[in-house]
Amino acid sequence: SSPPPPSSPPTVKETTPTIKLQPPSTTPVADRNEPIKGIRKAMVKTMTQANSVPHFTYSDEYDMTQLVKLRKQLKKENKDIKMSYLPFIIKACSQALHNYPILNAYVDSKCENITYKGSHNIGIAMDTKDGLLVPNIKNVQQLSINQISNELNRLQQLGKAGKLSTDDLTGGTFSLSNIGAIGGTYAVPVLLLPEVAIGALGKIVRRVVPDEEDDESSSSSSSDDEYCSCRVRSMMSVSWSADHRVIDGATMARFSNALKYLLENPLQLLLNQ
Ligand code: CAO
Repeated sequence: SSPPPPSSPPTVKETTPTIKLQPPSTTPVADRNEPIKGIRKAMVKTMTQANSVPHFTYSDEYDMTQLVKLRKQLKKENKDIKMSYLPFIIKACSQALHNYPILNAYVDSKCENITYKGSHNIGIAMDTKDGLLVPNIKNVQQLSINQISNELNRLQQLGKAGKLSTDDLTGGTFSLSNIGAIGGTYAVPVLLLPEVAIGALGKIVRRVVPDEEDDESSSSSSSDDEYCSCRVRSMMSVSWSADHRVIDGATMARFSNALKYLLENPLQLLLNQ
């Protein structure tokens, strides 16, 4: 028999922030030249090099409902804690990388050697005062989720103040870009050479998702319409770009499946740390 309907529809939190825009102006504006220098100039070089590497992008959706609940509970019990989703995701990446070490590797510029990196130094793309920077959290494999959160907050504060150090900005072995913190569903991330893989996280959104195992008796047999039971779940799209000279799609997909499993079963993630 089908489950009883909920007494009231699930409430959907309004997440669209108010956006302050400059008022439109009809005053003519002259063209303005600006030299490309500093961080932007460095970005020209790194992104141009990265684009010369044959790469592919693989996307999937993860059900973050359990993790959203867990974080909500943690924040309720520890009012002062600043813990976003990223520390969980970073830890889960490290646990998954243990199983797929080729994704935590460097390839030399001539593509003759792969160096499997011993430490999981996970870089986080940050929208800082100076533009896009990717500081990394060193030795994530040795850190607890709480320690990762503290380190992420430290890097975020330094980024805001334009004070990230060379040590913070070098030595990354694998990267993530949480574009979902700003908005958007999908983004194709660009490799940060000599790393071989990078992931872009979309915004976690509440969506109606059909139940996996549907009750066949509830489907209509007399028309093409299908009726099924559905739930509201918190979904996040994740897109991975990888260096296709050394990484194949199957490896990336298996890694993504491992990460999806850990994030969809956060107790397993906590148990392994
Ligand atoms: N989906 C939904 N909510 C998200 C989210 C996501 N993917 N990511 C973050 N949030 C939430 C956080 O949980 C937090 O909510 P609370 O206030 O309720 O705790 C809020 O959004 C703000 O998060 P944050 O930005 O302070 O923290 P973070 O650890 O998730 O991200 C940082 C830190 C530095 C990665 C992020 O601020 C940032 O700069 N992102 C932009 C990255 C970027 O520019 N990428 C593009 C690179 S290519 O040009």
